[in-house]
Amino acid sequence: MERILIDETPKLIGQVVKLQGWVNIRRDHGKLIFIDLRDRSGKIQMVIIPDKEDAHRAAKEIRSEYIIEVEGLVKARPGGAKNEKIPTGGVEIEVERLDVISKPEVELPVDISVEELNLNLDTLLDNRTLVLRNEKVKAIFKIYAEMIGAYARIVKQEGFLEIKTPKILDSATEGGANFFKIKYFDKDAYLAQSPQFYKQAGVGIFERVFEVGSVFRAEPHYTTRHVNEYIGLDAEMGFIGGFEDVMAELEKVMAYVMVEVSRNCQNELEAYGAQIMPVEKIPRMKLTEALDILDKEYGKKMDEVDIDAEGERLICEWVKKNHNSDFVFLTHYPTNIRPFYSMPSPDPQYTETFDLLFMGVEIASGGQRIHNYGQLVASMKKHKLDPEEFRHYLDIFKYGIPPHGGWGLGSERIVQKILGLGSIKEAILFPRDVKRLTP
Ligand code: AMO
Repeated sequence: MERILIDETPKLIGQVVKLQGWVNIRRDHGKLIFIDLRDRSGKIQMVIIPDKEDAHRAAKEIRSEYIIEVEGLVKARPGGAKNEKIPTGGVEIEVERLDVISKPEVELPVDISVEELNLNLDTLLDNRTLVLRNEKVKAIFKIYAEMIGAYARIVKQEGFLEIKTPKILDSATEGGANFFKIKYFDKDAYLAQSPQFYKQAGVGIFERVFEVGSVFRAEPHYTTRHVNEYIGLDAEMGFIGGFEDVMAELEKVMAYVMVEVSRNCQNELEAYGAQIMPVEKIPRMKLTEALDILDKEYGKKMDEVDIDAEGERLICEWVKKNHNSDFVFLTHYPTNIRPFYSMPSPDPQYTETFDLLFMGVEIASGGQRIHNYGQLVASMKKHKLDPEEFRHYLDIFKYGIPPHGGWGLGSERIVQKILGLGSIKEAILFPRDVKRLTP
């Protein structure tokens, strides 16, 4: 008999089927044994009656996370016994044969059969391979997969070509100190802090490019929104009239992504009580205006023209109240806190750049880039960088490139915020932070 998936059972009432999967939990009611079985398609209740002696004997040994194969009759559950919460809640399997395929070798350190795990972050992460089997935890990654899938669909529709760029580099792309230096044979190398240089090279070739790829940041911070390896959703586009074009494109992308996630992940969102608001026009304000609002409305003063995590949270709160938007673009960041490749504004103290904030946290940075060779070399020198070290990057501009710009989106922060997760690490299968290189 061919294996079928659990989600096919409702249309097979009256037939004997073969299922394979994981035991979520076993419950005994007198002589009846109930087992909740799950596979990649869903979950179903099975009942083992004493008359099926072999199956009943085997079922008595079953524990959570045993991997089993069963043959049994699909039966409709009587009205009162239906489980409305799951699509297969109207049927159950009366088991005729049960075999163990594989089983845990040890006592399970956490009970993952429960709906709410209520574990602290370290326990969630230390026992990752097991914890990830929990239904509610798995929902995070279904949403994550939908989100990056939707991202790729919309940017492709918009004419961006997907590229993959090297992650071992001979120089640090984003400047600052948060890069990992590694040994590369007899040289030093750096793990990519972003695909910045290569996506700009991509514009010179394909005009519009995007990448979904690993980004490495040696952030010493131990926060709820930083990790040391994350997946960046980058894009870069040529022939722009200004950085407003980049924001308009990103707005279109976020609107599509949010619609797709809310349409295709209803059950998963519901498990977290999360609701996605449709994205319309995303409000835009200069960083200096935002700082003004923080000062006047919240009594929060910043020492310099910059915004911190608390400021981002408060400005999002203000935008939600005054513009009913979960998103806001902050624009015109000062030159001294933006990378050397950022296009200066007509007032050269500022840059043609933006951050996109979502539900209290920065999820993207972007802007227009300097595309003139001489101007770029001058900017490097101003940022105390040696143009000689960037000669291959500079080739892009030596050979000519159109005005261009783009963005880098942090994928995990989007899911963290949609679901209201306490830490970004919950939105990563196997996160890396200052203290965590395993599992
Ligand atoms: P930036 O450095 O702001 O910009 O990074 C872009 C986005 O990446 C996410 N992010 C992080 N997520 C988790 N952990 C971290 N340590 C972390 N650091 C950054 C954030 C952030 O908004 N090259 C530019 C982008 C561009 O201009 O195209 C860049 O990398 O969501």
